[in-house]
Amino acid sequence: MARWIRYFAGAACMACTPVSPPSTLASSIPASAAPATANASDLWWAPELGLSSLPSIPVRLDQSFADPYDTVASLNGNLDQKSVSNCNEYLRLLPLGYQPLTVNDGTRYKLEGCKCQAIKALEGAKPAKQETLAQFSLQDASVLSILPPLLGPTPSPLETLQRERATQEGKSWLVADPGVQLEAASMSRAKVVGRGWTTEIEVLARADFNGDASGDLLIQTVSYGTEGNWTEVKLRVLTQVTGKAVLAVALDIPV
Ligand SMILES: [Ca+2]
Repeated sequence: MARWIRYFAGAACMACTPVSPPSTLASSIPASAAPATANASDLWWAPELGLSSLPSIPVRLDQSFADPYDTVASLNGNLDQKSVSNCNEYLRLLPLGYQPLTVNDGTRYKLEGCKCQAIKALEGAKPAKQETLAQFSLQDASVLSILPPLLGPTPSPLETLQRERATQEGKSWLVADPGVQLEAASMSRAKVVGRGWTTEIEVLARADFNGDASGDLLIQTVSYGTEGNWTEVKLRVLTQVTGKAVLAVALDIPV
């Protein structure tokens, strides 16, 4: 499964809607269907995050990964290697450019990082007080009409530009990619299958991540080609904008 490609970490999101403070987050595609955690319906997170409660976030961030990752970064022209064994280390070293030594660890590391970033984002999140998105469901047949095209794959600069432009123009994913098929596994997990590519979507958390009182979705996407050897992992905060049918990308979180 470990297809590898290239890193987009830290890439600027040209189509993002400016929002308040940064948040952060990731995960693979586990089995449990019903997102089972949380307090009120206006603050929720996926069981895959392995987070038992909000007060336990510091402990969770310090919890050891199943296997540590050997990473490397170029510092002042010298290669520096570090082992990353928990979310705190991941979050500290990511901005310094540390990435896995082996190509095969690339996607796995990003998915681990998505979880870390999601948990970190929940640390600063609040329950939504209005427009909670509590009813959002990937099982809704019309959900592709409210998701932005930027959630789809961007394996080339041209595709990145096209999706950013379509998102800025307020187009929905369905308009940008007519004919794509939605295969929902649950309210929070689905696949979108296009011509030559698949995007796996997972809602990792729902809360007010940017402090404007309205609900946001923290969404992980894993895209890959049906033939090409590429995979990309993205983590974003989507939010509602008054008067707009399509959710806006409020934040593109590096992983
Ligand atoms: Ca919000």
